[in-house]
Amino acid sequence: MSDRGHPRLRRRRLLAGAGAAGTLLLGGCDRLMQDEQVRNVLGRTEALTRWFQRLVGSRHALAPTYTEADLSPSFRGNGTIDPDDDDYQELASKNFEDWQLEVGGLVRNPAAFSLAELRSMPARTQITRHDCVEGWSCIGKWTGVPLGAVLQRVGLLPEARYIVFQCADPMTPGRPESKYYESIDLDDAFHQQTILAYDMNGQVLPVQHGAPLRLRVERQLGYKMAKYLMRIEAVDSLKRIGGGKGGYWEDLGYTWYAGI
Ligand SMILES: Nc1nc2c(c(=O)[nH]1)N[C@H]1C(S)=C(S)[C@@H](COP(=O)(O)O)O[C@H]1N2
Ligand SMILES: [Mo]
Repeated sequence: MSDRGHPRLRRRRLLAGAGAAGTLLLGGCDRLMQDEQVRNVLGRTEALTRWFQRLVGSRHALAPTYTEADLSPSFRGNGTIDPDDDDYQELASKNFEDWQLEVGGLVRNPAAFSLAELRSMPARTQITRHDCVEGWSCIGKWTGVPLGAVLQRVGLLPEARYIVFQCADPMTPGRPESKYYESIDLDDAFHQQTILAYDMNGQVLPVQHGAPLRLRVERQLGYKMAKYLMRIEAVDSLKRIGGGKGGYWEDLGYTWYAGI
């Protein structure tokens, strides 16, 4: 894309690379984030990236899309690949027939959507590249309902500023409070390519990749794309959720806005 060569974005990418290298050494990233100077630079650079994308209007620009011929022969599964949670396993054993996506928080009409309801809404399909902060990429085809359409159904209240995604998978076995979560702002929530995907490569989304429903937010890194969605919430601030930084990995030091 045209902003790939912009020096500020290049700088951000370098820093993102440094963060990724840190995570390869277990705990290295945590140690890096304890350094106040590093934290401040990352914070400022993140704000600059968002500001710059807004300025040139590229928050609405589309991520590159690909053709069927470009699909990765095998798409890697990463992070949780089978949630260690009894309720989830029960839902999975019945093909997610009893699963519902709760949508609440700062909305006019809180609601719960079954898979059948989500599948009956207008769908979008896109072939995109998934970039993980660990340094690998895969191209996949995703079909789902635009998040914006779901949010329009429940009606956001004017105070809503972020959308939070609550997932089924605990990141520490036996600790429900460690369940994965993520968040995005309203620009990304209403971006054309932001979808809640229930199909992958023309088949029902496999458990490994987040069944029955996972977020695709194509302008950001892989860790933003929450799998195993259970609940979506509109909020005015991220401070009171989880560790307060807007996501499981963000609470451990990753940047919240992971634009690519
Ligand atoms: N619920 C949940 N979502 C998640 C993760 C996870 O561990 N749990 N891992 C994230 C990371 S780091 C990546 S790269 C992608 C991996 O998606 P995939 O398994 O479809 O490749 O999911 C993201 N979403
Ligand atoms: Mo990732």
